[in-house]
Amino acid sequence: MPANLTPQYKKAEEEYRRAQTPEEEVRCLERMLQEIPKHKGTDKLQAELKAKISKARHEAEHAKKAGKKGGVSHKIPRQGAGRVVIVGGPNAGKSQLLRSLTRATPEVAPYPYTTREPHPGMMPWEDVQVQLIDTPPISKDVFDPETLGLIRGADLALLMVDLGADEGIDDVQAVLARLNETKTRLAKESSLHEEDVGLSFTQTFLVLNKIDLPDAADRIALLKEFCPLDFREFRISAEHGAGLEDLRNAIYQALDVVRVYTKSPTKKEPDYDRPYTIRRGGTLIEIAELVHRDLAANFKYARVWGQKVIGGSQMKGEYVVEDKDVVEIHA
Ligand SMILES: Nc1nc2c(ncn2[C@@H]2O[C@H](COP(=O)(O)OP(=O)(O)OP(=O)(O)O)[C@@H](O)[C@H]2O)c(=O)[nH]1
Ligand SMILES: [Mg+2]
Repeated sequence: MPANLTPQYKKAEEEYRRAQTPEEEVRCLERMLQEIPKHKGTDKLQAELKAKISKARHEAEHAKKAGKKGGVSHKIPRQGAGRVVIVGGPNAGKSQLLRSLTRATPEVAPYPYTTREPHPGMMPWEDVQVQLIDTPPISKDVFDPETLGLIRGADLALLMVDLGADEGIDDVQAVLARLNETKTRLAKESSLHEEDVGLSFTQTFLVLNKIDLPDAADRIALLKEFCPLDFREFRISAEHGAGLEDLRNAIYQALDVVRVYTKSPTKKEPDYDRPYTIRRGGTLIEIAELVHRDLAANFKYARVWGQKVIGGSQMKGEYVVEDKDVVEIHA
């Protein structure tokens, strides 16, 4: 990949990874082609993009003819610093985890297939919030297409394993098998497949739940032997709290965002109540866009107070913001 791709291009690419329908894929790919710097160094990439666009158009046509709707989920709006979706087999403790990490109150019950619909909640981390979404179980027999869309659009997936039942291992294998039939997969890192158009991987943590139960250790050993997975692993008790603080911190870190506080030029103090969050590597212009589109369009400079700049320095739009920077945008 050429190193000189712009943040706008990378943003379009990230949206492409999350695209939920072939039409959306076409739109995102077209935007990537628009944004790509046009010079010799990107010739190959431009050609590849064009080939992907034509392939995606073809698939979109095909899907339209087949009357396929796909797993589109627009019901739950994105909120907070990032979106994390909790998935797994029945009875793994997904709803209990949402209850324990947020103030949401999804139904938790000792029998499988309790959850029928996705359920969001906000998980606090220091002064920011992360959106967690509990989902219906995935199994050999059931797989709600909406869950697929949620996984695809998430910044992180938590794949939960039930250590409280012998079926726990089979259940997690069933989840992976179901996903293998689709173009949405779980992986150690989020990425897009280089050639296979639309094949998208979502960064995943393996969350082994119910470690408070006596047979949990034996079941972990069996899992390692029969279903080794290379995801980052957490061992928790969603109900009793063990391991939850580590998981909470790791979730936030995995989003790879920084916080920025804004200050109005007419006020003395920054607004410390509501930080903006942005992907690490994001710039002042992107912060301006989050505050108001006009502010980005008319951006002149910003004064920045932070770890890496002398307090109140005037910085240009390309300045890469750091965690806890205070910015005062002038337009
Ligand atoms: N011992 C123990 N039990 C737990 C733990 N977490 C959840 N449970 C129990 O496991 C059962 C299932 O929990 P849920 O949170 O409803 O599981 P789920 O994955 O949402 O289940 P579905 O919605 O049916 O897919 C309930 O009886 C919970 O009380 C835990 O950490 N330890
Ligand atoms: Mg549930």
